[in-house]
Amino acid sequence: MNRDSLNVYFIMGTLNSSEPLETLEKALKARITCFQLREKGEGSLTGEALESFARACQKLCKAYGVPFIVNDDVELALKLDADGIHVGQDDLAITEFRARAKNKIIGVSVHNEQEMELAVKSGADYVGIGPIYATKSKTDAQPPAGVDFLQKARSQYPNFPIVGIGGINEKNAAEVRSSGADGVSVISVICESPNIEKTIQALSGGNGNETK
Ligand code: 3NM
Repeated sequence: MNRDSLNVYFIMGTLNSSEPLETLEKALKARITCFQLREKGEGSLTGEALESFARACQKLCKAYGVPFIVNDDVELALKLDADGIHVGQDDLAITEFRARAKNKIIGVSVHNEQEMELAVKSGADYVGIGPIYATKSKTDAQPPAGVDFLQKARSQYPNFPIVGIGGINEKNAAEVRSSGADGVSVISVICESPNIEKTIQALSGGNGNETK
């Protein structure tokens, strides 16, 4: 995959924002480079309501030429012909998705060297490394790991697409990039931002004109 697509990677579900489609459109206008629909938690959408929300997100992403990735749900990703899927440590999902959908993006969350090696071997297109800092957006997140493993992963895989995740904000994004990440993946800093355009400019590491 194009590593530039990981530059500012926005993740959201309906529980992360009171006006999710508005938030997504603002983020797209401010030039996020990838979007992941992650519909998780108590009271999250399911069935037809989820599908209809997902289609609305996908339509917006298409209009702005930004990849639309579905978290975890292989069936939904296939039904929508999404650009890709993001999974946890789930080899089966990778194999199944790869077998049923060609030329799609597969992202995998990894937390240590073994998981990273497995993801690369299984044919992941990119990995998400986290949580780098403390996060309130994932209830079952592991303890914050800092940038050590990210640095190690980059030195072991100099050209593999890597995005950092977990507690990333305008201030610490630069550290994540300088530690080897191609980009930053965020939920709350965009969903809770009073000025999404400014936030995304800061996350992208400069004046918003950079593609990295
Ligand atoms: N995955 P925020 S941390 C979805 O460590 C997710 O794998 C993580 O949200 C991991 O930007 C995380 O609000 C939540 O901290 C990221």
